[in-house]
Amino acid sequence: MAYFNEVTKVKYEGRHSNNPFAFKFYNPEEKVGDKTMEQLLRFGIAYWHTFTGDGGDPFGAGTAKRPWDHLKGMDLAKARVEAAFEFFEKIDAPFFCFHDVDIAPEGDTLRESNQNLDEIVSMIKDYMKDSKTKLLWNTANMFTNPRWTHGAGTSSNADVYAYAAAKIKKGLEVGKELGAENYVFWGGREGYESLLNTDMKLEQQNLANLYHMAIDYAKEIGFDAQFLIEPKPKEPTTHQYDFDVATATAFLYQYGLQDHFKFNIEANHATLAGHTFEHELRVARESGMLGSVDANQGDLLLGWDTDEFPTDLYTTTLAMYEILKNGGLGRGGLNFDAKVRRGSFETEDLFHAHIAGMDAFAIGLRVAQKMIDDKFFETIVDERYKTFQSDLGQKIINRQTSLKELEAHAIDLKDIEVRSGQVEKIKARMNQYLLNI
Ligand code: XLS
Ligand code: NI
Ligand code: NI
Repeated sequence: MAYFNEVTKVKYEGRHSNNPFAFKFYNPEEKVGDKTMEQLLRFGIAYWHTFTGDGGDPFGAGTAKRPWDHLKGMDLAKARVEAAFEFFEKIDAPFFCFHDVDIAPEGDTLRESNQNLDEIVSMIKDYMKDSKTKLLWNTANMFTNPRWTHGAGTSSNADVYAYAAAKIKKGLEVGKELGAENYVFWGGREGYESLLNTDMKLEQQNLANLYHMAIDYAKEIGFDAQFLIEPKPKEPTTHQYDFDVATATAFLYQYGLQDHFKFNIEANHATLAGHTFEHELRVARESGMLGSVDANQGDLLLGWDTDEFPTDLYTTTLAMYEILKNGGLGRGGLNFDAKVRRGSFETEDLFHAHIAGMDAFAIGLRVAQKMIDDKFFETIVDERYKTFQSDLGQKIINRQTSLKELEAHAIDLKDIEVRSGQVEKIKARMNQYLLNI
């Protein structure tokens, strides 16, 4: 059965195409630098938003009209797998991602949930044999069910902690079975609602111990995926321990986990933390921990994780700049952790949304590569810091000076030339780059 009859395969038709079901900028085979767009962008489809989500929000019921709406339980789960692989093929997706509960319904016990999961995983495995779409990452949902009210790996209840451990164990086995490139840890409930009843030290230690057990188990079963932490400052929890990249880096170092994890950076989580997306990417890149990306965008007029499809070209360009400077994303990718708006409830909107996001990142990639070829930012930065090329500057950089020596240099200085940062000129040039691709 076909679920998306209105669309045949989405192809690249170039920037002047008026076909809404064609890529205007994403041309998978086209080389940018020495790799193809497909190799550099590594797009992933988020199962939860595209096949499981119903368009509901905290104030209103679901609106999405889907061809599988009449089904329930395992029949629904199976229909979604069929629909997913049809969608992957039509949108030409190299990857997908899921949480355990997205693909199979939970039973009354974990044993039952795992049986459901096994059945769907083996169906997915069969579909993957005839599909080019691979698993970018999987994860365990440890935030929806009421048992996670006080956290999972940071729960105040040891039984809940054990349940979380068992879900991760199963997640690692599923990841291995399906050949996942990465495994993600996003701690939506790993934090606190109030400090008044919280043992923060114990919770963080327990979380670190859980991560250590996960590393050990992955090794034991020979699952060599890259482990990723996905920082988010809040929502649903008031304060989440993996607040942002800098905070999570300190946590990883404190508990000896730094060599085993990289980051999965989500644009909307960055803005919730009061950062730009490119800030989070830069911080991760500079510590060698940029692993993967949840590609979406927030609405700055709303204070929550709206998970919009990314269409802002400034942001996709600066993100691709960081990714290219990182030498690509390695085993990571650009996963569209994004959902169509509640008012975009037709199935065809799923295509429009992904096409918009894929084209926005393809534009960002082309522009960023051109700016790197021209050494655009590099020249600006070299020029701005050039006083550090002097003997004095080199001594400062190499820690070969002292306050006394610097005082001797500064004490009689009169005419220090402090130059303009010219940020408006830079933005105007960036606009030219964007319009000239
Ligand atoms: C929620 C998160 C979640 C993770 C995976 O805000 O982005 O979707 O990506 O658990
Ligand atoms: Ni995410
Ligand atoms: Ni999110």
